[in-house]
Amino acid sequence: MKEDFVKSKNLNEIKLYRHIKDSDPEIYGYLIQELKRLRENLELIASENVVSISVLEAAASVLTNKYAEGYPNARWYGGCKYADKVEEIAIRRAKKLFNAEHVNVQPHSGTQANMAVYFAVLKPNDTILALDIASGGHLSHGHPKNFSGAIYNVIRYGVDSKTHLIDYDQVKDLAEKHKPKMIVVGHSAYPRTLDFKKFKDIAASVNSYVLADIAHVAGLVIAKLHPNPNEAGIEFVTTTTHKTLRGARGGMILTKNEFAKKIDSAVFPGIQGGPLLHAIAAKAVAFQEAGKIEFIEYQNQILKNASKLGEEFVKKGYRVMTGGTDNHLVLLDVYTTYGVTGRDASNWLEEANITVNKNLIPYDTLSPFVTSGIRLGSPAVTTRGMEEEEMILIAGFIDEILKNNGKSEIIKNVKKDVLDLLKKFPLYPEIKDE
Ligand code: DSN
Repeated sequence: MKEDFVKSKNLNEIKLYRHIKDSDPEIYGYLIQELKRLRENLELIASENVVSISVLEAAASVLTNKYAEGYPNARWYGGCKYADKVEEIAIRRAKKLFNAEHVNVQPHSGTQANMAVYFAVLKPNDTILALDIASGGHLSHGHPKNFSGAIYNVIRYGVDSKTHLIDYDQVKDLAEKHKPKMIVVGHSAYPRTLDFKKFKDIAASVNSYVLADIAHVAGLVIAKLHPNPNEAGIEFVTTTTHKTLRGARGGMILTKNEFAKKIDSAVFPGIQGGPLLHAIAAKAVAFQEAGKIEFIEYQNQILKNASKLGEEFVKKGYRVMTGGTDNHLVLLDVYTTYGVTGRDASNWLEEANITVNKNLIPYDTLSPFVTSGIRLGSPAVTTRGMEEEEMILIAGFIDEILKNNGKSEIIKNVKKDVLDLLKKFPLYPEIKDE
């Protein structure tokens, strides 16, 4: 490699300007394998999606070269005039989509967004009240192994032992008893609508802030298919940009003008250095897509598909947590239904090209590495164009494997059916896989 640089007279001859296919066949090979995996798998991970070619292009753009610590028109480095435009557009689009007063698009991820909110208004050992992970909460909501659990005093609320719904009376009792500085609402695996207004009222009665983490349901919020925490008067809203929102991987914070400065300073210089401008460009492109009528139709179909999946599993006798879903995800207790662990279920399904994740269920008796449940989500298959009739087929594929205890002959047959189904829903036909 060094020799190429030394010998080259013309910059275009050096390896720096060669396509990855020639310059790094090893990594290129895995990128192609990943493309094939996406094409040939039923993607049912509730937090994943498939972005448009435009989002991919922005994410792979020359903006990856740019350092731009600071904010538009107030940067530490020169050469930011186009970076400024891109970030301003991303902010403007996000404000409109979510009806937010102030937006910070720089967080590298959802966890970074949550970290910045905590850092903006909490001190170490302050008390936060958040949903327990087995009830559907997230690591960054105070899990003991996460920074949030190590730095803050975490009190956990859960779901009711019978209905598996959030017990708002318990939230209120715990808030009154512990007087948290912040109440966190949001989830990774809760299949029902969140009542932001109730959280806001409880918090107001004990003089606490609310952080609403809408990473999973952001697309539904835009489409007005889920309540908008900004409209419930909640102070801090965080989200990822790549789940139902179907954008580039990353995070974002929405807040009120009165907290704008605190939040911006908490993100930079508080917890991050230079923003990832290529990711911000890709977020902006996704926000433009999310402002279109087709996006609302897409979100509606996500709901119809998830609901159909839930119904099918109820019909087949599964223990479907909460009896179904209001959003894009379905949580199945496969252990009670068939004596199959979430881990085995997920491994067997993967062999048949069906991608899900093992998931704790409320009051799980198994460890987080094993679990009684699996989580299914409809965003990615809906992006591929699937509708209710395909959901019926998918529920059938999954059931066939689980009720037969992952028998290899059955897995082989289901895999064939999965591949046949996917042929009707081509993915990225414009990208070559050779
Ligand atoms: N990993 C995401 C999820 O699957 O819900 C949350 O960070």
